[in-house]
Amino acid sequence: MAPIKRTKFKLTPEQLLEMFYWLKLIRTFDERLSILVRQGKVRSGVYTGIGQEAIIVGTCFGLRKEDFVCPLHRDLGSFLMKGVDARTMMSQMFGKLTGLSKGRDSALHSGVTELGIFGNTSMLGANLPVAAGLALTFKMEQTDNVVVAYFGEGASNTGDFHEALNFSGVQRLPILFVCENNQYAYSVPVEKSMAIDDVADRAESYGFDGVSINGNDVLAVYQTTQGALARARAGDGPTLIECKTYRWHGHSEHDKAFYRTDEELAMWKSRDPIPTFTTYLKGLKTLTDDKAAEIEARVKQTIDDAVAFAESSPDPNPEDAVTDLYA
Ligand SMILES: Cc1ncc(C[n+]2csc(CCOP(=O)(O)OP(=O)(O)O)c2C)c(N)n1
Repeated sequence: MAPIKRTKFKLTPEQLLEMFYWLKLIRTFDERLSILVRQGKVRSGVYTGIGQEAIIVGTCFGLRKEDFVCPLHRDLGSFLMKGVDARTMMSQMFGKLTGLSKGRDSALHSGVTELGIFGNTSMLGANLPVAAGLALTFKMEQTDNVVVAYFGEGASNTGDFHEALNFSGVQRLPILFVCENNQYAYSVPVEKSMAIDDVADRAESYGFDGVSINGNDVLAVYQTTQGALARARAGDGPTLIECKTYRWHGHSEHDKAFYRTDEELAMWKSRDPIPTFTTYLKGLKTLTDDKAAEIEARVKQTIDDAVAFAESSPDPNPEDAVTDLYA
């Protein structure tokens, strides 16, 4: 089929439908997790990214297997898009033997080197110098692979963030710094932690471009990412992409988010990235009601299957707690 003409980085109708599938899958995965926490079935910390899915889909769509993502606690969708299957991911959240870390860490710190996924760190911002180190490796090895490193606007106030950007700018490293600016760092609103409006402005100090975009527009995120990836692969160095968005749930599932108003939440829910994209696709006639129903059924089946698999998977053996460790 003919590609859509209005996008600079052209997407076929099939690719647009694939994007729609990922948005739905990641949303449903998180929504189910939230329910499982309330049922007492998932007991690790759960930090959903509901409302922020367009950032993960727009940045991960079109990445190569060899490119690396350095995800945050809210970015479980990047694991799915980089190739971890839903069963394994759900088992990880249940702390089961069939999960990525075989039930031996809290749900958030595993990585999969073969799929290009770096394990997350608990210390905010600390993933960024590590991501820069990985980008330095890519540069030294003369590959054209790229690192995509995620962080919140809160993390952009840490020293690690500034060191990582400075080093990456000086070395012209192949790295994309993707800020998920969801307006709050835990309970702290952005205006109480930053004296400027846009995290993107910080890039200029380090000698590369920063751009602030609508993080709820999957195509805007995709196009911006594609441009930045092309520059990074060509040896033109880093880009900072700030995606303005909002997290619908609290910081974690145990946070009721009393620090914000219902009106604010309602305003951001009206900018839900999924209906916006759905309307766009329907306008193009790329998505019909039947096709949407078919994709939604596939998503539900995938998640139901993942939960059933995880629930019936074995718990880890206590005696294996220290295997695979080295010091
Ligand atoms: C260096 C550091 N300081 C504080 C914390 C505690 N903490 C965990 S998450 C969080 C808020 C994170 O906000 P942000 O970086 O904006 O990311 P978001 O959770 O909003 O996606 C805080 C303060 C931490 N993990 N690391």
